[in-house]
Amino acid sequence: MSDPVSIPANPAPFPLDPGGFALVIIDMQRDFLEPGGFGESLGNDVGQLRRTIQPLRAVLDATRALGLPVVHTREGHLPDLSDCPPSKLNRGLPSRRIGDPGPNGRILIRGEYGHDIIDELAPVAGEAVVDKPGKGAFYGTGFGDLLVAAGVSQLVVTGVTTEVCVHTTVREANDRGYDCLVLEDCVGSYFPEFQAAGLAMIAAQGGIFGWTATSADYLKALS
Ligand code: C5J
Repeated sequence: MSDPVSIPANPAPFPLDPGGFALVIIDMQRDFLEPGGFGESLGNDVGQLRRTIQPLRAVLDATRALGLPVVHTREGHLPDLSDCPPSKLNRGLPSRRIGDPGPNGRILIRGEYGHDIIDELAPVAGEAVVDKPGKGAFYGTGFGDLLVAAGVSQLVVTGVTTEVCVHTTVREANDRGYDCLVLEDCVGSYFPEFQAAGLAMIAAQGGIFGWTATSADYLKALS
């Protein structure tokens, strides 16, 4: 494979290894993103997340075109909730909890319509889909083994939400030795202030657990 390509990034250029990274797309699920869905029913502005769809689609198309590994994750639980501890279940509005009936089926339950990935970013054959019961992609999943089998040492991370599942996954990945580049316009938070702070935290202190860059600069590096 070819030499690393330098991507303008915060806090310093990121040396993308074209043969040594995977694109990770976190939790782009209907429950979080669809108008009229669970996220919106909690009073959230889904527009803050939906603005990631178009740039992420371009990133996905370009990555797919080169045949590079793509991993999708979905946050959710078994129908009997045996994988959802009380510390998670007893959170949020009492009327809208995980497993309750929601606008798109039982909320965050595997197999329900709302749990699945939005049509615009639906996985295609050959792309891994990791179902995770937690915020991070490593806990209770085969994600770690999958990355080892893929032989990658870098992750290009996208998805929602910036300060929750994206952050948890990036922090966990960094602890496990992966260099993570987070694409700023391809991650989203319902809260603009958390989006800004979440991105700043990643790159602070010399890149305490990663780098951030724009999707335009990632696409340029692939071209
Ligand atoms: C949340 C996520 N926010 N995917 N999940 O509960 O960030």
